[in-house]
Amino acid sequence: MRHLHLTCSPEVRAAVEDRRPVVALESTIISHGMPYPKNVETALRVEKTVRDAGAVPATCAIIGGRLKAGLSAGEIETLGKAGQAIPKASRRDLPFLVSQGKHGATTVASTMIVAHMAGIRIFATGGIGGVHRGAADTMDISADLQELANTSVAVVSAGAKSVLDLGLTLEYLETVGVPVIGFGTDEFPAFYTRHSGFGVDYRLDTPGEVAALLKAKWEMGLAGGVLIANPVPEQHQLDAGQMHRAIDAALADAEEKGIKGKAVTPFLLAAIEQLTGGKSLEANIELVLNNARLGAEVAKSYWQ
Ligand code: PSU
Ligand code: MN
Repeated sequence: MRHLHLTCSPEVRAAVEDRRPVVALESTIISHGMPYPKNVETALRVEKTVRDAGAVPATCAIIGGRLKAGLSAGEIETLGKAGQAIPKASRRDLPFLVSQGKHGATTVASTMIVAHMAGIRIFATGGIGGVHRGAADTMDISADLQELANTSVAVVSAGAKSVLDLGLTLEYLETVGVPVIGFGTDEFPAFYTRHSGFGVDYRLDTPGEVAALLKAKWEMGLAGGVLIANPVPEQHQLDAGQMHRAIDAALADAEEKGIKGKAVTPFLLAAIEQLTGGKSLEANIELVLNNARLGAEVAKSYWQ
């Protein structure tokens, strides 16, 4: 698909035109979600996982003011090495970064936008943003939720971290009409752990059923995304007690330091990693790889 501000890599463009499976991947997780060089190593492993599963990876970002679907290894290295110096780019940031010719690391929301422009239907990531705890006072609600409401791309994630208010996040998604599918589970997963105590709308057990649901939604003209919640593999989940302690300590630290706005999520991720002695990072990497595999399987079924 052609768009004034979009550049697809030749591989991504050819796959989209031939209606072959493509999986979009985000870049905020590279620049803001993990430390260098693990972030670059992981981004390349995620791409390889998608490829090995028989789909084409399309890592998305803004490079020199161009929206990109499909990055070179050099571009991924740039985004990973510069880390927090690359602006975290959600929907509201795109006009500034594009008009100024700057780089940007795309969040779930803006990756959905780029993917949709490029004709990509399936996107795999780690966790989505949501309604933050204390949102009644701070109004901190991720733009990811509004994007899921409006933009027709399916997002595979390991649920959301309990730094968020998972109950309110699910209420919000219900209000805006986003189906929340548990892949092989009746429970909404809490990112580092398989359990949150909250249910999903529907459980589906095969990529084919997920692909059929996506087709049904979009064939009916029901625009907007679908959230596919894929729990972290059992052997890689964190101990629930350790996770809760780390999250509570990270939230208290953020509060004390007065961290606000888009800095909140990256701050919490880094604090949790420190507090768990790197265990959270290992779990994070494994769940992203797991989501990349499922994303590829769903994309293959969708384009069959
Ligand atoms: N949650 C995670 N890891 C992440 C993010 C969220 O577990 O890397 C990133 C994603 O890019 C997501 C963004 O779209 O943070 C949400 O940021 P905010 O809450 O500022 O919208
Ligand atoms: Mn926010």
